[in-house]
Amino acid sequence: MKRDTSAALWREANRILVGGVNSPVRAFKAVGGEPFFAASGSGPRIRDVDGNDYIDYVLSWGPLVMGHAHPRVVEAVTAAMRLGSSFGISTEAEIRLAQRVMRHFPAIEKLRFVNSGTEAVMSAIRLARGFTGADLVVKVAGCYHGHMDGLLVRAGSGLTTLGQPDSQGVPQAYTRCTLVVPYNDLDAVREVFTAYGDDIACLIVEPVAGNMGVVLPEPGYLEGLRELTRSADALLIFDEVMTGFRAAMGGAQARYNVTPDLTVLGKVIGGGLPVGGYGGSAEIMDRLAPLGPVYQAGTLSGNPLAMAAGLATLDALEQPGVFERIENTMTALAQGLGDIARSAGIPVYQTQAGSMACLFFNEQPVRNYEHATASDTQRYAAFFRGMLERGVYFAPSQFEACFMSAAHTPAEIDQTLEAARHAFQALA
Ligand code: KE4
Repeated sequence: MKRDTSAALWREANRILVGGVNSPVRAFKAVGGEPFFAASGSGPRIRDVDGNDYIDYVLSWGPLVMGHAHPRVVEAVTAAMRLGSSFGISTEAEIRLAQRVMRHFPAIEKLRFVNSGTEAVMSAIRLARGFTGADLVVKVAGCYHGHMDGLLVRAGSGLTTLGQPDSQGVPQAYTRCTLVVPYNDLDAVREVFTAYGDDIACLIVEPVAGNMGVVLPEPGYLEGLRELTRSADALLIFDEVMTGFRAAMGGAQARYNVTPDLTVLGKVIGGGLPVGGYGGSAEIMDRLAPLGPVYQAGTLSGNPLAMAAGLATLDALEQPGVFERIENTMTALAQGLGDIARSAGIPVYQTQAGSMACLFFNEQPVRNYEHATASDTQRYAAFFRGMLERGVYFAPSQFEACFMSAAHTPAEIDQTLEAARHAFQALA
C-alpha cells in the first residue's frame, strides 16, 4: 500500500509531537512500521491520508460502537454545536444522558461526568478514600485505569506487593499506597485484606480485563471480590470504561450479575467525544463537592457536544436487536479467525465478552497478566502487519482488545477472514 502522505506527516509530527503522537499506543511501537494518518471514517471503515481504506476493529479504542460518523451522531453534535459548544453551566442534556446511562446501570443512583476515563478513575479513587477514610488502593496486575500516578504500578512477583512505580515522574510516596494482586487470584486478595484490611479504601478492577488483551473473570472471581471488599468495608470499583455497553448493555456487572459500589465509565457514553463518568449510591456520591468534602471539578465536564454524541449513540444502540447483532458479528469474526489460525497450524487462545474480543498468539489459556505476557508478540505483530497490508486494521498491540460496531456487516467479516487466510498462511 502507498503511504507517502502518511510518511511525510509522520516525519512532520515527530518534530513537534512527542513520538509523533498524542497517545503512545498510536506510534505502532509494539508492531513495528510507521502508523498511517487517518483522514476520515465511515461506518466500519477508516480511510488514511493516502486514500487507503481499512476495516476498523479499533474503533477509537472502543467508543464507536455504532461505527464512524454515524448519521444520528453527526446530526446531534452538529445541532448542539449550532447552539453553542460549552456554557460552563448545567444543561438538560447532562440530565438526559445520565438518565440513559442509569437505565442500564441500576447500581448508579448518582453520576458525575468528567472528560476522560483517567479523570473518572482518579475521581472515583479520591471519593473512595474520602468515603472510607482509608488510604490504600488494591489494583490488579494487567488492568489499566488510565495514567493516574498512583495506579501506574508494576505488579510484584505474582504475590501481594507494595507497588513500585511503572513510570518515571511518579514518586514512591504515591505508589506506596497501592497494592497489586494478580487477576483471577482470590487467595492473593484474601492475603492483602488480611494484612491491610482496615487501611484499604477500595479495590479497583476491570471486571473483564481489556488492557492485557481480553481476559475473562473465572467463575466466582468477581463474586469473591465483592465479598472480600464488603467484609472489609472497602469499596469495590468496577472500571467499566471499556466494558460499559460492550460486555453487555449494562457492562460486565450485568453480564456477571455482580454489583460494585462505584462504576467508572467512558468511551461509548461519549460516542467518540471526550467523556468519562463515575457513579454509585447517593450515600457515597453525595460526599462529592458541592455537597460533600471530596473535591472534583472540570471546565468541560458534561459539555453539550459530548452529551449529544453520547445520547445519539445510546439511542441507536438501544434499538431492539442492535446490541445482539453486534455481539453475533463479533462471534462470527472470532470463530472465523480461530478456525483459520488452527487450520494454518498456528496456536491461538481466544476470548470474547459481548462486542469486544481478543486473539492471543498463545498455546495456553490466558487467565492473568503473566499468561498474557507469555504470548508470541512477534507473531502478533506479523499478523497485524499482514492484515493491515490487506486492508484490515486490528489493535497495534497484542495487549489490547478488538472491537465490533453495528456498521460491520457480513461483507466486512468475509473480507477480513479472506485477508486472514493469507496472513496466517504467511505466518505458518
Ligand atoms: P482515557 O483516559 O484514555 O479516556 O481512559 C483511560 C482508561 C481507563 N480504563 C480503562 C479500562 C481503559 O481501557 C482506559 C483507556 N483505554 C486505552 C486503550 N486500551 C486508551 C487508548 C490509549 O491509551 O490511547
